[in-house]
Amino acid sequence: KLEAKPLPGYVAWKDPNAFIVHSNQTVETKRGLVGSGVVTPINRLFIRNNVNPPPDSIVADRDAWRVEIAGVAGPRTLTLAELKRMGLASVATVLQCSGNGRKYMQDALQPGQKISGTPWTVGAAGCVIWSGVPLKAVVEALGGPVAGAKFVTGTGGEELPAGLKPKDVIVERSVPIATLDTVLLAWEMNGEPIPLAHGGPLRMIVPGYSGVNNIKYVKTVALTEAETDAKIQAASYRMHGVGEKAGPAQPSIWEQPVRSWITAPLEGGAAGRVLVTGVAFGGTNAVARVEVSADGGRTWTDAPFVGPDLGRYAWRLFALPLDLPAGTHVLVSRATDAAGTVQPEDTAPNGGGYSYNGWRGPAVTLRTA
Ligand code: MSS
Repeated sequence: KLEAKPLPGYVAWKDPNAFIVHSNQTVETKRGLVGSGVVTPINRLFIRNNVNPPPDSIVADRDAWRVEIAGVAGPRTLTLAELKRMGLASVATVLQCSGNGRKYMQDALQPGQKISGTPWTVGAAGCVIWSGVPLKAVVEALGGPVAGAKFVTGTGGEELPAGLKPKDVIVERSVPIATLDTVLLAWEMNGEPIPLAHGGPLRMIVPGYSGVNNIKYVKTVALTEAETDAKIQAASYRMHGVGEKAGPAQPSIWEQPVRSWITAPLEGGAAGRVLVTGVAFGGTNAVARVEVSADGGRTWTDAPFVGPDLGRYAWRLFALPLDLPAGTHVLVSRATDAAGTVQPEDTAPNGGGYSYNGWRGPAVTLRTA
């Protein structure tokens, strides 16, 4: 059992009862506490930092935040105040750590195998409405991309720890330039200025892409010919075998796969009627369908979606009433995205413990009497 650690100081404003604190930099939302209103309340949203966040002072005067835009015909440094006059859009996305569900992979390893990293179950994820300026509008205002640009590369604004090679610690990620159609430079989340802990004053949002690609306190956005050689891009967040070294030839952790899990009930009780609820999403595709099973995946029933459809990158909540006779029940859910991809029963382990999307891992086993 995990010791109940208190929330780290920089997120002390969050709901203290909503989290499992793995470490100062990894804070998981308790299963079932993402709320019933599609959008995850900010005070219950998970936290993941690869390096210490910058000081609070960077959100003292948000509009003065500066971001360098490079790899365009007319490169420039823009303030947030200037960005706010260049365009406005909103997008709801699932913000999910690449390692969400890693625990299920770790639990399935053979003797001698090891996957290091935070043992997240399902709580390194939430659904957030971001508002900001489309990167495309900014790029067009600055004369368009330079010839040969193939990636959008964003750099985090942390002060890097002394004594380490900058490339080893800098949070800098490249995503394919096709995302230029959807990337947002966001200053609000769920209608509020983005708190420092979630990347304020300005965050690069790549809809449908895994958490790590959504650069907090973004200070540079560059259209580049090559992927950054920062370690976080070149030698981590790659699909590689367990025990193998990660390298730039392996697929990068970019688009999120289709996934769902149950948020209630999580505990047994009296036999009879229960309401099975959960979340389902398709990554870069809309989620089209979700099914629920109370017998560990032998038989399935379609579960209706509830609440507003906030678009293809958001998750949808589902709710299915079920009658559970006295006994042991294994509740699971299985989503299908708009392209017809069905959530698999399991995800083969990979060296970083990334992109788990099996329906078996987050099964809820409960007893009714
Ligand atoms: N950004 C920056 N700048 N830094 C850091 O560290 N991290 C990542 C993203 N971004 C970072 C960034 C990760 S890794 C994640 S998940 C995310 O973020 C989280 O978010 P939040 O807001 O929740 O904390 Mo994994 O894939």
